[in-house]
Amino acid sequence: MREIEQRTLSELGLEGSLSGVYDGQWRAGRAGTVDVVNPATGEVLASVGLGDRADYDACVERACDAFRQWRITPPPARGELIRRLGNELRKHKKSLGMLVTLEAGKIVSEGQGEVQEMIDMCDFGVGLSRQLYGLTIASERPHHRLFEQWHPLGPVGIITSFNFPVAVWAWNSAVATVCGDPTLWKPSPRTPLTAIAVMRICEPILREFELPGLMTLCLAEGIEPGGWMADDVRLPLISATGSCRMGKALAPRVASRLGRSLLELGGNNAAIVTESADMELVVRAVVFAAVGTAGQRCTTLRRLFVHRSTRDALVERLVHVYRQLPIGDPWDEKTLVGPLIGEEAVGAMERALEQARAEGGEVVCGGERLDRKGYFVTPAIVVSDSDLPVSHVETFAPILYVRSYDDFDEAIRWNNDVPQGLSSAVFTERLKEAERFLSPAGSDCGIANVNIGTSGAEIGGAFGGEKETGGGREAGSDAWKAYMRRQTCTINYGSDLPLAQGIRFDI
Ligand code: UN1
Repeated sequence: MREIEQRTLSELGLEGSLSGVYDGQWRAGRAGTVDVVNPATGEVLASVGLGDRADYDACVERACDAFRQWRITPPPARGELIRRLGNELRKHKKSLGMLVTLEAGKIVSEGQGEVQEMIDMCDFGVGLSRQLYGLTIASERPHHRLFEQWHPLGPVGIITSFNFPVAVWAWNSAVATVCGDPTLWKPSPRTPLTAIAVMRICEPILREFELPGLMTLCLAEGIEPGGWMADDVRLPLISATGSCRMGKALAPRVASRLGRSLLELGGNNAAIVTESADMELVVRAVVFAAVGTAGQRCTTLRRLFVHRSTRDALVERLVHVYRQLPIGDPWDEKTLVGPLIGEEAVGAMERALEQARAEGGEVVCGGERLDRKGYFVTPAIVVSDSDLPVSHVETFAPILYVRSYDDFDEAIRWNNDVPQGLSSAVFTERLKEAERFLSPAGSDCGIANVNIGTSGAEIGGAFGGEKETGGGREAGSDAWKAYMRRQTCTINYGSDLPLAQGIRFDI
């Protein structure tokens, strides 16, 4: 291991034997260990202890204990905890961001950006803690007040994925905490070190608030632990980020106990480039959205529909940029494309490109594996004149499928013609096209951008998508409502008992 990598681990206390289970105290983790691999070298960074069913139950129990106290803590006082967390994250931004680089292979700037996203979420949470407002509604009865209020829901199960190993936890936790809900985090087994580091940052704050079980962590491997959470009535809400396959397995189980799930699943995002688009801007936006995070964001741009008159020129420019992309060591400040997360991701990309060729697509650049340790590939562009079935499937790798269109409405139809519905974009200088894209007959996605790529959303908006993306909304706007229960209240301050709907029931 290089010195910088070693230092990153030791700055966050990640040396020696590590456990992925924290229920207020670090438990041994009794289900064996998982090796954490550096995707840039293939080297094992650490072995981390996994939780078994008893470890999991201990976490849930501690979370339930914490809930009894936390739900009656005034929301602004809850916000104070999140303010402290935000301050600590500011102090640890550099080292935690570097750990994201080490463990997830994100380039330095994106690793730092991910921690910034956590800090932004904390700021948002602090403000939210003085809001959480309900409505007062006009009552039809004299001397009555009708209003709604929002109460804490209970412990929330959070399942996160490797590609945003800490930000997505913060989307959920910063909001859940101010809403009065303890959290139980099941991180991806590929990125447990960042999760442990986050819990270490939280630990002294939780202790100070005398609520060690308010934020718990249970690292676990395989399908079953997700099932424990799905079936667990003690967790009224399961917020899960991951594949559509995972969501389809999880959601019916949560629903069968009438629990709530908040899903953020796959994306297969498209952008439409019209005749009038500003091509300088298009090139920059498309490259960031298609190759940023090595194509491993759920918001990654995967499909590009370009007006026939400009397609060849745009493809030529994109290929030119792609050929010069600095690919390699994510620690190098000049690198723009780091590694894929693992061997299977490289295999999946190779298979998708093979299928694209078989379906008549032309791979005009990229798709090669770099001859070095780690899981590096060159981002690929596939051009076709027809609809490639492979482009309807989300491959978590940097492949951009380009197709030309003649009619704008046809391009909107293609945008919507995939099972997923996360993010979308149009590049145009024409107001009418922009507005049509954003109209009810336009993009069917949860995110629709104009002259911006599909990725890189701010936390202030609600994040999520439709169809097989799962329908959940996380982070900003009123996403907090999913973490609370709504109570509708009516107060009679008169001496009569008038009934609604004019019903008479005189006794
Ligand atoms: C994800 O890939 O799961 O909008 C989340 C974005 C980021 C979040 C991506 N802020 O690209």
